[in-house]
Amino acid sequence: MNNIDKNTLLELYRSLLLIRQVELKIEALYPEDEMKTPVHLSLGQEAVSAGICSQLKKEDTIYSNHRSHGHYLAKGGDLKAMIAELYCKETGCSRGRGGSMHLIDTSVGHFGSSSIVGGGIPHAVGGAFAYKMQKKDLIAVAFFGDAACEQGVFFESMNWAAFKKLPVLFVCENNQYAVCSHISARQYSSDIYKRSRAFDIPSRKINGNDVVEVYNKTKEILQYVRGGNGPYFLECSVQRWRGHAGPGDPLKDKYRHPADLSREEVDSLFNFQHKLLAEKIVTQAELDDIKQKIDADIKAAFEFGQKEPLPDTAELEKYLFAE
Ligand SMILES: Cc1ncc(C[n+]2csc(CCOP(=O)(O)OP(=O)(O)O)c2C)c(N)n1
Ligand SMILES: [Mg+2]
Repeated sequence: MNNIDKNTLLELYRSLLLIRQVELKIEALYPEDEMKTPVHLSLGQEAVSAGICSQLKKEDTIYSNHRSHGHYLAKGGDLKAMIAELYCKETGCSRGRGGSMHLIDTSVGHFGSSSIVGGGIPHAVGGAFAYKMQKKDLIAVAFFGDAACEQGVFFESMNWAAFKKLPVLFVCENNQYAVCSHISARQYSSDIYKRSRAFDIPSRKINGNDVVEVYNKTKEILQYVRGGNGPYFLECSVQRWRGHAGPGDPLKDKYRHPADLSREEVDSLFNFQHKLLAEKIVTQAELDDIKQKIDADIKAAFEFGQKEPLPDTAELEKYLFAE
């Protein structure tokens, strides 16, 4: 942690806390049934979004999946537009048509979330292909889960990225679950990172619960990708604290694997905060200030999202494509 300057550490803290607080608020208000969208909470997985996106340029692009809130917020996506989207409002980031699984904010390089498992992976490769052809000094980052690595498009995308030596970072958030199905019941090996080596794409597995580890390891990896060396595959071990979708986890006792870690062992925010204070890098008052500001922003975003207008029903068919 000593190698990271204080401002950056505070930015990481702010990013982790923003994702955590926003999702806790979504979870608290979801039972009111005003957000007419499924929600997939990334509670417990925040360190991956925060640690990686904090090192991307605004123009670098990311491509996300159904568990998308953390990626969107960490890349700098507009909070009000995200909450309005969850309330399906016209001023939402996808004009109320997409909901939580289809967030987008191209102004900050968030090029969209896809509800199709694995769907964002070829998008990222396409983005990276464009950057290479246009000789732009940019990279593309794909965020996806362990189940996405069971899709054929995962291998097709790695093949093309390796073949064309594209500036793309593949980030697999391995939370070990596809809905309720544990990875040990689905895959030959839970070391997903080894698969990219069939394409000579370098890879590693890191502790995705530790924001400092994510930050430090990603720093080296980004130098490699930005240096024109081709793609890299990063597997982050994380724990999904809630059920697959919606608030809480009603089925938890029915499917949880005995090897799952407890929340205390893997709470990126709590552990990071503890270290910042114990090493006297920040004071409690500084952290309290950050939290106050974040809570005020979240309150304003929910007020905005709730009061904005729904899309005009006259436009119901406007964005549909049909023969
Ligand atoms: C192509 C496709 N197949 C199946 C689904 C249904 N589905 C939605 S999420 C999901 C599991 C995704 O697991 P993972 O990729 O590991 O992400 P996580 O939910 O764990 O973050 C499945 C099977 C889908 N949306 N798309
Ligand atoms: Mg998963």
